[in-house]
Amino acid sequence: MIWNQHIETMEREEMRTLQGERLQSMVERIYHNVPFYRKKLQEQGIEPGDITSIDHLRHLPFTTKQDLRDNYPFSLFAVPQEQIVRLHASSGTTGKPTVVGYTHRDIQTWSEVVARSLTMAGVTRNDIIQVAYGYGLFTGGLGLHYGAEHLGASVIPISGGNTKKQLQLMQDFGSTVIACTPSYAAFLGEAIRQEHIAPGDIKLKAGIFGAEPWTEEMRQEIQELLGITAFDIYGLSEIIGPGVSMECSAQQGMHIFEDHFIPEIINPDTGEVLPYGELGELVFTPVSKEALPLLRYRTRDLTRLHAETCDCGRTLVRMEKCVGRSDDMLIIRGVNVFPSQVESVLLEMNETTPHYLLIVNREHNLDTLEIQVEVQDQFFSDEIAELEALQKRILHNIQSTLGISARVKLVEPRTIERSAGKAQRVIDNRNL
Ligand code: DLL
Repeated sequence: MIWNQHIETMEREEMRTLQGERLQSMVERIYHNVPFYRKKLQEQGIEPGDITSIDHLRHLPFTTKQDLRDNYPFSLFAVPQEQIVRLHASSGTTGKPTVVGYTHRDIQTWSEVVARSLTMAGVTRNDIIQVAYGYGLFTGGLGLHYGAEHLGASVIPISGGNTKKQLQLMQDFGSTVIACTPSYAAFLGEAIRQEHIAPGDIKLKAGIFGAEPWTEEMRQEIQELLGITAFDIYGLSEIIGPGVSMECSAQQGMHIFEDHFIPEIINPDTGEVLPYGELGELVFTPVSKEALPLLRYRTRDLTRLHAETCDCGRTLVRMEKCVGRSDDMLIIRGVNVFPSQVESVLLEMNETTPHYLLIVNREHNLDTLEIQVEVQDQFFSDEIAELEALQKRILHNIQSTLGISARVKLVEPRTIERSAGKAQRVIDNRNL
């Protein structure tokens, strides 16, 4: 099933024409309504009339998270406040939150892309969807909520946390779809086992997981734990929230809804646009957003784009699972390490749980990495020798994959803190 056949299977040339028209109208709007952009465009000698095709996109200036901070809270909005019907915000690690606004039409666009996303995962109006993303300033809960209602599914707006209640309603209401972060999904799966709930009492068939990076190995783990098909959904508040892109049943990357969000991959150091297939920083231009249209927003997420038609029949460009964010990348003794690489190594071994923590320190001017990971119940024995052997195997695999040594600390099941939202995987004590 395809929610919007016309858009999702559109020929490339027709899509490019549509994107060009929308870009042109967007530049016109921001030039006249957002002083920040008028100034930026004027500095580069660009007039709205100069933009006549999508090929001109690469000549336009970038927007960064810092620009949003500098214009806190509303100065990048392109419409008067009376047209804003919703505000969301994401809290950064430092300073003020990033604030985003929506007009009535923006909410409709958002509902449309989330309905397309859910349809990709096989969700229909006959499904009961348990939305366990946080409701509130975070875009996950309300984003999935409106999209699922637009689709016509029955929504359980339970929000994140309160695991006992999640399991109770899941059984009593017969939820067929769960939407939450992959780390919380792993936790729910674990809780189902612990409570000895019979598989027949759970009707789940699909999971809509995103908001944080997760690996193929994590997908296998969650699918087994919950007995479902796990789908990846991507998005960020600045562009709209969840529903910027979504995986279909072919599970070969996430289709970007590029009639609304035009993607580019750039070299993060030079800003140069890279061809399809190359790894770089993902950049989006949300061309149809009314309240907060951003020019070439730098996401910091690292991935690749592919333009071939998918087995599902959709022509929309696909992005690979994110490797991570450039600001999540750890540089340990000069070696680049992404938490997702550690996750792959650990889960491939099948002896640990999907709960781990990376702790980075600097001792005598030397970086150290400690990997804390929970051992599965059945492997956790008091036999020191066995645990030591497991520790050695993990260390060996980490060394051969990442090229650096680490301290591996095996911890008891259920001792690493669980999160109902985005998991905190790294503690970097180096104050770099
Ligand atoms: O996390 C929106 C969202 C909610 C997406 C629910 C999916 C599901 P922010 O809080 O603004 O918005 O965080 C955006 O999260 O730049 C990525 O680094 C990361 N992220 C989001 N989805 C994925 C994903 C929401 N599927 C930031 N895989 C983004 C990897 C993801 N990273």
